[in-house]
Order: sequence, then C-alpha cells, then structure tokens
Amino acid sequence: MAAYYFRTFPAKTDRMRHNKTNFLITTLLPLAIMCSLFSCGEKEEKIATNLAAANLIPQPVSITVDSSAFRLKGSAIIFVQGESEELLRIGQYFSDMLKSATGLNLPVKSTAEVPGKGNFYLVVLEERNVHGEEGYQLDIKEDLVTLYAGTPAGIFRGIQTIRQMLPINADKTDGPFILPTGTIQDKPTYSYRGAMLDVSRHFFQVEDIKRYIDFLAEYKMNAFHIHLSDDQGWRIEIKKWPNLTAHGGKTQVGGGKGGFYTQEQYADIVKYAQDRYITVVPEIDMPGHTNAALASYPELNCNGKAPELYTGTEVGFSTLCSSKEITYQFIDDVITELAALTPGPFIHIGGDESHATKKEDYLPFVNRVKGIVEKHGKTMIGWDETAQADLNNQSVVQLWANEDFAKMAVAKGAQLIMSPAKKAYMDMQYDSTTKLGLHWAAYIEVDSAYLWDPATYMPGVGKDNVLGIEAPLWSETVTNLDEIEYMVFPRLLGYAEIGWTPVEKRNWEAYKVRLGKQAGRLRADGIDYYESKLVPWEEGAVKN
Ligand code: TNX
Repeated sequence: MAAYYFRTFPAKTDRMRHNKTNFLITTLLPLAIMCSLFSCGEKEEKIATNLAAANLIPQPVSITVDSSAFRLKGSAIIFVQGESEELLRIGQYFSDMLKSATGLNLPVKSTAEVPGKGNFYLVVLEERNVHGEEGYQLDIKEDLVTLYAGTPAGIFRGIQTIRQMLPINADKTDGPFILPTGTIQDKPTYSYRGAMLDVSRHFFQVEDIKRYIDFLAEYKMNAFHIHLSDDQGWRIEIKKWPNLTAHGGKTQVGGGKGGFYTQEQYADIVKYAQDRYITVVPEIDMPGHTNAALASYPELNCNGKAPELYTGTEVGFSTLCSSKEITYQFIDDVITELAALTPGPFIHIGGDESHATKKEDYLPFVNRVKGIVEKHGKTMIGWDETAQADLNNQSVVQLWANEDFAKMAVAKGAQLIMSPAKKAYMDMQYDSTTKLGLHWAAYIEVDSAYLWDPATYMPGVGKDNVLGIEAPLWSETVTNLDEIEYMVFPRLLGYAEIGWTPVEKRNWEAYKVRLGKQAGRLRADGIDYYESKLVPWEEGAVKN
C-alpha cells in the first residue's frame, strides 16, 4: 500500500497547483493514517556495516561498500520482474532458501514496476549481459535489495551470494536480519566449474546425488560429472541392453549390493541439476574400465566369454573388443539412450587407463566413438589419453595425469578441463593420517588444493586453452554421504573459488580466514568436514 501511494504521488510542479484542502486530504491524511499503522515516526537506528567483509566464497569480482543496512523483516516480498515462469520458480527457490535460513516465509510475486521499501527485486535485463551468462549485479540499499542479471542463471548465482550473508537455521524471532549495503558486480572466470562423483565403485542413492548437486550449487559451480560405469558396476538403465544393470549393476567394491538408476531416476537427477543451472555430464568409461559390461554380455569380449563381476580396486585389466562390430552397435545404442536423456552438450567417454586395449586399436576406437557421440549431437569429453585421437577445436580433453597429452590436445586446438590429480582429486587424502582416500597422486591439504591456477598450471597452456576446472571424487574408499562430505569439504569451496574468482583476487591468507568463518554454516548444515589445522575455524555469527 505504501509503495502504491508513493508511486502515484504527483510530480513536484503539479503538486504546487494543489489547493490547501486538497493537499490535506490527499497527502497529509493518508500519511498520518499510514504513520500510525507503520510507525514512521520512530527512526530506525543506523547500523554500520561493511559489505566487503562479508565472508563470501567464491570471492566476488568487485564490491562497493555503502556502510549501511537493509533490514529483512517478515513483511518483505520477493518481487520478480514480469511474468516469467522461470523467474517465479527461482523466486520460490529463493523464498525456500530464506525460510530455512531465517524462518521467514516470504511470498513471491510478479511486478511490472520497481517495488517499495523493504523488499527483494529479481530482474533479468538483456543489457545486464555485460556480466555474461552467469554474472549478476547485487544492489543492496537500505530500502530495497535488487538482483540484476542478463540471464536467470545469473539470478540463481546471485541468490547464493545472498545466502552466504544470512544465518542458517535461524528463527524468525531472531530478526530483523541485516544485509550490509553496497553493490556486488560478479561473473565467473571459467565457463566450466564442476565436480565429479564416481557412482560405480560405490553406488549412491538419488537423494545423496541431489545433496551433492546442492553442494555445487551453493558455491556457484555449474557442472556435475557422473561416472556411471566402471569395472565394478554399470549404473544407468539402458533399455536395449537390460543385463547391463540387471547383472552389471548388482555389486560394488567390497561386494556390497550396488544398484543403478532407472532412466526416470536419471531424468529426475538431470532436472534437479537443471533447476540449479548445473549441467549433468554423464560418463560411460571405455574401452577399459568395462568389466561390468563385459560380465553382462559375453559378445562384447574378444573371446566371447563373460568374466565374473569384479569387486576389487585394480585398474587397467578390462577392454571392450574393439575389433568386433557388435561393440560399436552397443556403444551407439548406449549413447542414443543417454543422449536422449541428457540435455547438456557433453557425453564423457572416459578413455583412461586402457592398458588391456592394444595400442594400435585404441586410437581408431576413440575416433570411431567420437563420431558416434557427434552423430547424436553431443561433444565428446575424454580423459587426457584421448588427446592422441583426431581432435579439433570443438574437442574437450580432461587433464588428470599426463601433461604431454594435455599439450597435444591444445596443439590440436582442443579445450582442456583441468583436473590434475595432484591438486584436484578429492579422493586424495589430506595427509598421512586421513583414514579414507588414496594417495597415489599426492596428499592434498586444503592449502595445496587452493594454491594453483588452471591458466598457469602447465607451461604451454594458457587461459584461452582452458574451459574450466573439475574436482573428481573417485569412490573406491568412499561408501556413504558422510564420507563423501569429509573428502569434499572443505576442498570443494577452494575449487569453486579457483573456477569463479579472478586469479588476482585470490590469496590463500585471505581465503583461509573466509573459509574458517564458514565453519558454523557447514556444521549447522550437518556437513562432516575435515578440520584442517591450516584453517582458523570459527563459529562466526551463524546460529546452530
Ligand atoms: C585413476 S583418474 C583413475 C580412476 C581411479 C582413480 C583413483 C582416472 C581417469 N582414472 O579409475 O578411480 O585414479 O584416484
């Protein structure tokens, strides 16, 4: 009502023409009524703030401080500009997020005009595309919080910034909640910022996958790579080859009962990720890492005999039979179904550690599979060994071990996803006392995970060659969500910052302080993180 009144208030020159009675009735009387209703008389105390000191991860590109405060009260409304279904959905996501943070239940409404005091305003404007596909501008003023972006994805990323400025699990009686005033301009450094989960060595339920996706979303990552097949298990239903899951999905490392996702469940995961502006990158590893498929269909083996299911952790002993036509029919069928279920642009074909494949067979195999992936309208990603195949400037190679292969990929014009095992593998132990995980590549403490830059990691590879960064979590030793959390947190936050924040804004000394202040937030969210001694952990103002 207040907003409506002030919007219709006549311009100054017109106002002069009002006679006194008119002025009393039209202006002072409603003001007096409103003031008695809304207590305009009481001046709200000034609160001094510093937006630049907000503990944000990833650190934004630029912050301008205005030193005052927006007070979030129960009367606030989340306004979205226009009638877009998509923005209304994001508005509801924001409302749900605010509810769990503050206990407030804010309505979401469309509007064609700038809302009045005390509200949120989410606006997608073409001209804000200066911030790119995922960038945003967050203007926090005493009377209104406006989030602008060129795309809905940008609005979604900006909401994560607001999340980190609010408590977690607070009660509405703890309010009003304060947001420091000022402006944040923000956009990502790399267009691909992801994490991988190996669901083959150990199987994880859909609910756990969704939680993992939420972790990525909260730190503005945009790619979820899911390693769907390996020697120990085939995890995605393929209708034309039902034994892949009926038999090949039956077990896992250590002999547990394994599992698989039906196509409906996979579609649900994809939708959940899509709603968070996260691309799902499905991987079917081949020609090696295929024991589960070979055990399910004897005809995929060169000797025509199906091996036993495998529950150990060795690598490099299995291969599809690259000289048989049925192998390519099989791959085409799998990719046909997977591509139809996957709206994102990528299919990952693995291609790593194919030690059981004859050298002369490997390259023709990868080249042929690349053609199959492209026939289905997708871009192939492969681990760094695939750099030896016929690549071009549309190709994407994921560095994990061999820098010469990465250079070879760049020389062929391909783009790199940087996942050097020594820095980015979340299954690597933090130090020699870590109970879970492996250490074949390195021990990766929280500082080591943070202290590298994709654009300078390797001589001969620059920022232009890098599509982005991904942190894989292999699951030979990781069996449940608590264990996932322990290996992922807090390193994931560092990978998110490497992918998002310009390198000149990144600094371990400042980062570790911001990270330490996330402790209460992580704990309140029930996350079992590794309490590295290198980080000054504190509870901060976050209420448990
Ligand atoms: C290497 S990384 C592998 C995986 C293992 C991982 C364990 C890559 C492409 N291959 O099969 O799970 O090491 O750290």
